[in-house]
Amino acid sequence: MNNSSAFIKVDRRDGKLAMAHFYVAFIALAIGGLCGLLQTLVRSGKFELPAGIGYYQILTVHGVVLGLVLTTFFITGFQIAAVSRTSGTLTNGQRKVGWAGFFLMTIGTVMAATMILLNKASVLYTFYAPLQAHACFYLGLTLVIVGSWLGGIVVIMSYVKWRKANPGKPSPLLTFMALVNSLLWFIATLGVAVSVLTQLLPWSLGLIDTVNVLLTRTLFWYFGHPLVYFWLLPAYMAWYVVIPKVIGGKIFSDSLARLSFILLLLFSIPVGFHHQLVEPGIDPGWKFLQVILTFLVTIPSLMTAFSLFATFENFGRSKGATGLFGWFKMLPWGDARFVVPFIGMLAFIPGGAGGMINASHQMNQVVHNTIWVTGHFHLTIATAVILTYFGISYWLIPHLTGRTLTKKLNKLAIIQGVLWAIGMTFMSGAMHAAGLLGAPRRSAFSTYLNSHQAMEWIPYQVAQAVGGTILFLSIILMLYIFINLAFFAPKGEQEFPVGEVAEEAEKTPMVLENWKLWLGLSAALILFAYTIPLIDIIQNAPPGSKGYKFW
Ligand code: HAS
Ligand code: CU
Repeated sequence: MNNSSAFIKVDRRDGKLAMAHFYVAFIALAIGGLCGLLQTLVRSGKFELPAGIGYYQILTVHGVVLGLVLTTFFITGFQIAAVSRTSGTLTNGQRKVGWAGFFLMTIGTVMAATMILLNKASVLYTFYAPLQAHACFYLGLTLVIVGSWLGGIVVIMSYVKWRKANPGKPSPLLTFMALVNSLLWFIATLGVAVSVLTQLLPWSLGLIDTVNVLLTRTLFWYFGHPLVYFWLLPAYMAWYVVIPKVIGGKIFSDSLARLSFILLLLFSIPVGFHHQLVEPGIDPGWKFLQVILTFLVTIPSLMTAFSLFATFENFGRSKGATGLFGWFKMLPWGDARFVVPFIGMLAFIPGGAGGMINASHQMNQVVHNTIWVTGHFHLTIATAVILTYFGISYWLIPHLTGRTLTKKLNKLAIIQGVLWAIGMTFMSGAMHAAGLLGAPRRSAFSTYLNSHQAMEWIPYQVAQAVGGTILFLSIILMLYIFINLAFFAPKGEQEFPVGEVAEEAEKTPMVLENWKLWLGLSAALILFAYTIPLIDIIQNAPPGSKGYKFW
């Protein structure tokens, strides 16, 4: 690793840029969290929204603000801080690009949020046609994406500069990982950009009369699956690189970590059909191919689990632990920087298993469009990933603001994580169970109130509301800690932990930095998985639904 000493500080100016992103992210948490609470209350049947606010309106706020805004801002801020820490302070030019990206993303967010609040864009975070939003919503999202590209460019520039200054050496691991995630993001967002710019936006502006619905959905999911990996990879960055240092251990293997990131880059894009398995108009053979590719993309996650267990076990044994699980007791159970992300890791075991069930071809018919899927992604993004982001915040925010995580705040942070675990066990558990009984997702209570089946679901919906309330308390605690770490905690030095690789680990092979090879392979896989089905979708579109005349 490049920098291993504890007190290498992120430059103040880079810190300010990263913090700007975090302020927006945590405002998003407050708004989105409140909407989530309201949803669970509405679905319990015991509460109605006041002032004519629609269920789908708050559902859209919840999904867009948490799934798209909080994540993109947090990730961009974190990756900027990570490259600044491991590849050196940004140049003035890079920092300017970063700020330009931040402002574009913020303007875009305000545009999209305004339209949702005015009830002119209640199209949920997937904005499926034929639901149509005001053009300002699509323009806003476009700005968010273009802004995030600038954030990605900062990472690329920083990587290129480091490689030039250090010829023949592998780049710092965190920078390498941030680079992979940025490349993944560039490739993925092309799909949604094409859909918005050639179909949804011209349609919303009245320039074209119709859209090819299946094409827009397919382009969305070409983007949508790598989107979930764009969320996950920063959590993996923390699990591979930060957690070993926090517990006082070593990174199990630098090469394994890099290889798993490369595999994620290759396999997370050509798999979008696993969200469209029940959709007519896509040939089953191509769906099956993408099912196989989906199972390939679980391999790097299984490698990650293996590597984490190895890190924990090696550390425990170095402290004298014996027996199969003796190492477990040695882990630092009083340190929020470890405990909170660890709860996330635990949640990812059932979360990942649920993902494999979803992906299992015809088994998808049992769960698709039921609230089981909502349960799945509240374990993955809304626990594994978000608790890791919170765990990162507990050291990164004070590091950037020159403050410290006090004993008291550390304790509150652990309570925050535990509350989340309890709340999510109720909420996500009940969602999985109700989903198996056929309870639909994304449905206002009034739409199924009179169905006799709804009676079976109601106890689970009440359990969801109980869980949702506990989760909301946890969010309030998180916001309290965030505000303290940003403005009030005592001044001091808080470490940005960057782990070192274990001595026994093999030397990192340079082929892992051969971008021509990896990007070429990625393009080949995408073309293989998507070319023929896309031609089919465009050529065989029903008359009158071809959208833009180019298609
Ligand atoms: Fe998913 C739907 C399949 C992972 C998010 N997913 C969604 C949606 C979201 C989402 C948001 O195939 C809904 C989209 C919508 O609105 O319609 N998902 C998968 C598969 C994986 C997977 C195969 N999903 C994720 C991640 C997400 C996420 C990650 C967010 C961050 N998902 C699907 C499918 C659907 C779907 C279908 C469509 C369903 C439908 O019908 O609509 C895999 O990548 C999962 C691999 C993960 C593992 C787990 C590894 C475990 C680790 C932890 C180790 C723990 C340790 C600590 C070491 C194999 C790394 C333990 C210590 C001890 C002491 C025990
Ligand atoms: Cu997916």
